[in-house]
Amino acid sequence: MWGMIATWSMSLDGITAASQALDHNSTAADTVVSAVKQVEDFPFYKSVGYGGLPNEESEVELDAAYMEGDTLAIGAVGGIKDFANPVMIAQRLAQEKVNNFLVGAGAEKFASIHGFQRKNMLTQRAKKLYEQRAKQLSEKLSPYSGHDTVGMVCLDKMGSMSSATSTSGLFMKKAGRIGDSPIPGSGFYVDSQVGGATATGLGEDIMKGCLSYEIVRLMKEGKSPQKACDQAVFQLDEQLRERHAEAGDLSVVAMDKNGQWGCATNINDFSFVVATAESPEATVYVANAH
Ligand code: SD4
Repeated sequence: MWGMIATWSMSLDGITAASQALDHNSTAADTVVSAVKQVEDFPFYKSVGYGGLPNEESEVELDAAYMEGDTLAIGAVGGIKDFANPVMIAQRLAQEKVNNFLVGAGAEKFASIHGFQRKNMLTQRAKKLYEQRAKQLSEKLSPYSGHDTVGMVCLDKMGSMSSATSTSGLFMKKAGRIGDSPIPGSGFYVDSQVGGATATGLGEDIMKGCLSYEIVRLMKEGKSPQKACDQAVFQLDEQLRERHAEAGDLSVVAMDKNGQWGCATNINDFSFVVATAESPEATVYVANAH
C-alpha cells in the first residue's frame, strides 16, 4: 500500500509526480518534500514559496515544516526570507538532534551554511497584489486569510510516513508572525504507527485546538481518518464559536497507516488531492462545511 493526501488543488501536479514515485518504491521522506518543493517553485501560487504574498512590510516571510513518522523527527523554519525552498531546509533541520525549529535570521544563517539556494521570493505579480490591497485598505491594513497553505501526508510502500507544510502565511501579516504551519501538532503531525494529518486555514485558530495532533490522537484511539477529521474540526469550530462568537477557517486532511483517508472543513469549496495504490491517479476532491 502507498498513499498521499494534500491540501488544495494546487498540489495536483506534485501529487501526480509523487504517485508515480511512490509506486516505484520512493520513500515517503523524499516524495513528500519533492511534491511540496514543486508547489513552492511555481510562481503563480500566491501563498506558497516563490510568488507568495508578502507581509505588511512588503516582505515575503515563509514558514515550512517536515516530520518523519518513524522517528517523530521534526524540522521547521519560521519567517524565513530569501531562500527558494523552505521545506528542504526544514527537512535538513529534522536531522539535527537539537535546534530543530529555527526562525528569521537564525534560520537564514543555517540555510546559508548548509548551501541552500538563495532567491528573492517577491515576484512583480505579488508586489502588484500587495499594492492593490494596500490602496484598498489605505486606512488600516488588516491581514487577509483567504488563501492557501500546502500540507501533505505521505505513506510509502515500506510503511513509513512523512508530512510537510509550506506557506507564506497570511497576506499582510505582521513581520515576524508565525502561523500554525510550522508548529508541530497544529499545522501537521505524523506517526507511522498511526497516521498523519495536516491543516490549513486561520493559523491562530488552528493552534487553539492543536488540530493535527488531535486528529492523530483520535486515529490512535481507533477512529477512522474521516471520523477523526470530522470530530476534531467540528469540536474546535464549536468551541471557538462559543468562546469567541466566531471561528476562523479550519480545513484538514488525514491519512492513516493503511492508506485510508479523510477530510473535514468548516468552509465551502475546500479542495484537496488524493492518490493511493488503489486509485493511483491523483484526484482533486472538493469538500464543504456541513
Ligand atoms: C497560516 N494556516 O499561516 C496558514 C495560512 C493558510 O489557508 O493555511 N491559509 O495561518
